[in-house]
Amino acid sequence: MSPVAHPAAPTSGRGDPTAPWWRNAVFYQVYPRSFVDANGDGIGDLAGVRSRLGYLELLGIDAIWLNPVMRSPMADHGYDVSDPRDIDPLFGDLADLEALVADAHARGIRVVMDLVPNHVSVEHRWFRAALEAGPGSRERRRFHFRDGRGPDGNTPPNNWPSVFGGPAWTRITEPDGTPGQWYLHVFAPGQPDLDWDDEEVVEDLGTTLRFWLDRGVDGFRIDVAHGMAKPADLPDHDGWETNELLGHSPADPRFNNPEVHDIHRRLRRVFDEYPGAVAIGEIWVDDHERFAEYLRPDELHLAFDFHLTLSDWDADAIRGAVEKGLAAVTSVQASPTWTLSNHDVDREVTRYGDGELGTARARAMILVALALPGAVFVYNGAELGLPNVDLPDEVLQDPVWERSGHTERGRDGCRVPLPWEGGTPPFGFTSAQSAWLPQPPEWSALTVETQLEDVDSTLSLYRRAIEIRKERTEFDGNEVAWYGSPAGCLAFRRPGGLTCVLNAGDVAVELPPGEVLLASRTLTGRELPPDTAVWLV
Ligand code: TEU
Ligand code: CA
Repeated sequence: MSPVAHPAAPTSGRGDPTAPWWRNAVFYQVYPRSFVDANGDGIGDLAGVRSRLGYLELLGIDAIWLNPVMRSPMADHGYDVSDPRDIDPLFGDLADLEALVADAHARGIRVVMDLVPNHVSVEHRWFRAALEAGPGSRERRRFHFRDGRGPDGNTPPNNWPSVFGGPAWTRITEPDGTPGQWYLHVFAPGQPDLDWDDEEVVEDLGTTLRFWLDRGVDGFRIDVAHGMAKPADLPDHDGWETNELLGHSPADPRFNNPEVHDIHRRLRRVFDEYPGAVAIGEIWVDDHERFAEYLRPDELHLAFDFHLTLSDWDADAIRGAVEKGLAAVTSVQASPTWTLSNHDVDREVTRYGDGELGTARARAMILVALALPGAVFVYNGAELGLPNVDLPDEVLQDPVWERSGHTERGRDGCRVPLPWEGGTPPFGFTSAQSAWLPQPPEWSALTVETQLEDVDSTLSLYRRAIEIRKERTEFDGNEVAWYGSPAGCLAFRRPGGLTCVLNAGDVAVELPPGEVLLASRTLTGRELPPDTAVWLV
């Protein structure tokens, strides 16, 4: 394979020019199903992403994080991988991925893929072999197969629930047709958990990493990176009553077992064979000391910090989230990350109150996130100020909807395809009649086309903010100094000279001294209205 050219690390306005490219990067999360559809089947694909690289360049982002595009029967939209070293035909083929990487690099944009190590699909060759091979076989030891409890073995081996609802165990039929063992799936039944004590499981992930890194991919976001290790003997757990679907409480035996760190150390050695390749963990761990363990120098480079994502619209809560995010990385001298939303949570416009209010607050919060040191992750559509969509029951696809017995609607509402142009759905997303999830007609006001022309649009605010952050030396330095501010507000200053003030209160406040670089809405005089943030130098 020919050597792959990677873009040069950005240097200006980022402090230390020797810092790795990802340290202060703006990552743009592409949910491939929902970005752009190139072949007219109503579902976004790799050729679609490739066709809109010009848009991403205009937006000014440094890297794309692509949600899973590997072969999958799509029981959880690609998080159930049946062949980790191939592209699913729904999204294209290997040549499409290579072309996307090459074109992105030519525009100075890096490409990070999504790696799913905790589980595979029931259609993965290993799982099929395990079903055929029978109890006690070598094939079953790659997974967590156990006999059931009770006289007929018809009670699950332990009392763990699935994150998506219902038990975390499914019983199989043995090759001879008798009711058989159970297998563990912390997520959907289509996602059997791998047993990470199995040497071949560890080795195979190394092969997968090298497969993509050899093709020029710049790193991976690692799914459920706090989940791979399971406690010995898979004990019962008390306290599931307080467990929420999709939640992660500190005592939860399914996650954050100490043995997981050995796995990360082994994976890191593979990353280290590829200078510049970044490992970003999805770590739902609230305690910042536990969280920091994942970022020790021989483990992950970056980890998603979800404190801002989970924080209410309240100045103290937001400041607390930022402080936690900074504290989480300081002890290990890692770099912080900031994320307001992703494909698993309600969009920020909706979380902050929807409509004009939610939009104003979401605009203010992206200025807060971009004013902080570290990497920022932007979920596709956030730059358009998209809200969540209330979808009708019959279109819901998230396994959570079925598994919860239709009590939890799941995550489809934040995954509705992007509106690109025109006055009616599907807004240029696809040449098919409609997109895989219906877009609301009122998104005609939020299309890329409309917003590109409007200097006051959310898209224009993102472009301007990303550009300023990249160019200005006021963003240099890794520290954050807090300033006294009126009730309902927060203010912090970066060593380079940037001040960011957020008014999350109910009344306008006076701006501190300084020249306004950018504000999340038009300001009059020296007043900062509620639901607004400003950058000053
Ligand atoms: O999510 C991991 C995870 O634990 C989620 O359940 C998360 O807690 C929840 O969605 C937050 O609301 C990852 C992926 O991001 C998600 O899309 C997958 O469904 C999941 O892994 C299984 O692979
Ligand atoms: Ca398509």
